[in-house]
Amino acid sequence: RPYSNQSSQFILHSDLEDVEIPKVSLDQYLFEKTHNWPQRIATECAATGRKYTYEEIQTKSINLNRNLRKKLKLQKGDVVALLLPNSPEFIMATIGALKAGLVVTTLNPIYTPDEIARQLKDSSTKAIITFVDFYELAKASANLTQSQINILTIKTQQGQAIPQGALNFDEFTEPCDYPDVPPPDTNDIAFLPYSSGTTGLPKGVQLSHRNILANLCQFNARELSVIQDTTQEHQDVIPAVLPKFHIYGLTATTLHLFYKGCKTVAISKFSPEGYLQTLRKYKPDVIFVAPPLVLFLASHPSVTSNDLQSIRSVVSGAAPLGALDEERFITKAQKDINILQGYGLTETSPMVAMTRAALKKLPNSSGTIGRPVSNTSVKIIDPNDPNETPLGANTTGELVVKGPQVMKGYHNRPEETRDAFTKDGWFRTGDMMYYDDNKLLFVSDRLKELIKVKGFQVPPAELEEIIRDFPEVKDAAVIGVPHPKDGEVPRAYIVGKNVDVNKLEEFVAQKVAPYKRLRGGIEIVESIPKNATGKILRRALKEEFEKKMK
Ligand code: 4UV
Repeated sequence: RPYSNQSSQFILHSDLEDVEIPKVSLDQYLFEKTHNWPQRIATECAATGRKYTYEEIQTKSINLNRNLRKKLKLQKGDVVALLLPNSPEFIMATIGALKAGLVVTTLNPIYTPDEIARQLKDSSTKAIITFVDFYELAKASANLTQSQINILTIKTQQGQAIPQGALNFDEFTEPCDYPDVPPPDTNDIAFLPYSSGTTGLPKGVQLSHRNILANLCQFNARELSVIQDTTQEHQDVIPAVLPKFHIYGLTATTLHLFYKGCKTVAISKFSPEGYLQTLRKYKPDVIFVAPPLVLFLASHPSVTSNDLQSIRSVVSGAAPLGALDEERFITKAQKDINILQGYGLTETSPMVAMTRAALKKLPNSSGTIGRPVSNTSVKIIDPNDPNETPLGANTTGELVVKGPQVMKGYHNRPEETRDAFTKDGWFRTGDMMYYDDNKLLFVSDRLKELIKVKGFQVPPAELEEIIRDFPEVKDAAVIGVPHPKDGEVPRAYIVGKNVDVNKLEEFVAQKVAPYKRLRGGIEIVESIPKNATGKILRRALKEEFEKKMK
């Protein structure tokens, strides 16, 4: 549908030059430059010191690709699940699977067997790659799916035995005589991370090789690039604390930093002291964080200005970064550090918009997520306007996106895929935003039901489904309420006079990862507010909660 002149002027196109997206597969692209630094360490484990050079990653991933196809008979399009804490083997497993034409789905290793099994089943996973330490979890989860899933295990300590029934990952990275397959097509699916999108349960997000490659190229634009080129003399060192199973840690740290030739130090489990020790030992050049980590660095008494001296740039994303936290961080560092805020979603590989130093100099820019990245256009629409007419400056509405990083769709869910796009093909983010007179974007609110705890997705529908299974519960609704450290936490409203609230809390805790627990409380109510079609009016519950808190 053609735009009228009046409305097309309200489309925000990127103000950065377009970037060219090479027509190769992601695994080919990642090795485009690495021959320049084969002996440099690509990745190292902060806790155990396990490490691999760029050349080792290349050789072992080629071997893994052959072994996976030869020994497990995996074929193009089959799904491999990574159930891995941040670790140096993550990138090897990813590239090996991609080279074999497989699709990688990523799981949070603190998920419960129920949560893991749901994703394994939905994605029809054929093999899991995990740590020896997580074999029992992987097996229990695989058993719940009642299908045959091979489990490859990685040794994380010397002398560790491979559990009975598990396969030895090390053997899969040994040389293997087996014919190679042609590289994947750039439009083939590379990753299948899970996201609840605007509503409902987690869905597999189909990200093609090209989607991810586009985002890597967009991040490499001169104005946004935070990494110094790797040379004979220099290599940036970056701690990888953001989970690699989440799209932010996957694209922005794991893949981006591998392409750039950095040394990434994998932190498998965050602890304040451990993270601080890593900063002190490795003296990072850049850090990638979510807002709670900025808060930690700015306010924890053990962190000193000295600990932050090596840092040139900070990239923050996944949840709103408070202007005050940013200021506190700079005050603590006693140094002018370049802080960039990125905005994006799993469905957009993830980056849509980003700030940069020049934009932060504009008046009233505090808290902005910047402007669209290269090759990307956005507009703000009234979510209730059937014509989806773009709105002008300083008017809040839903942000919709067009660009090469936008997903193909949700796995096996044509209806939800259709709903995720406007009639003329723009991706609906479910985020309420506006842009100001300088064309800077600001996030105002979330239209979608998603809750974000420390930047992690918590889909209310998932918790509601579990709560409704509890004795005496007649109906339930879950919303996110503000939390000083973690952004938001889930709070439940239930109908059912005789419900034992403590037992319900315990029941939920057993079924979900710790960050999804009902830490915002449980309230018994007469009824759940719903509209005529039965949709829960979460906004009404939120407003009521805010009123009470005042
Ligand atoms: O699907 P997801 O879990 O994806 C993400 C992606 C995060 C990032 C981080 C750094 C980047 O440079 C980047 O491009 C992407 O978290 O959750 C998507 C939702 O998270 C909220 C928003 O509601 C999205 O729809 N969100 C993500 N980034 C921001 C944010 C932000 N900077 N400010 C406010 N909300």
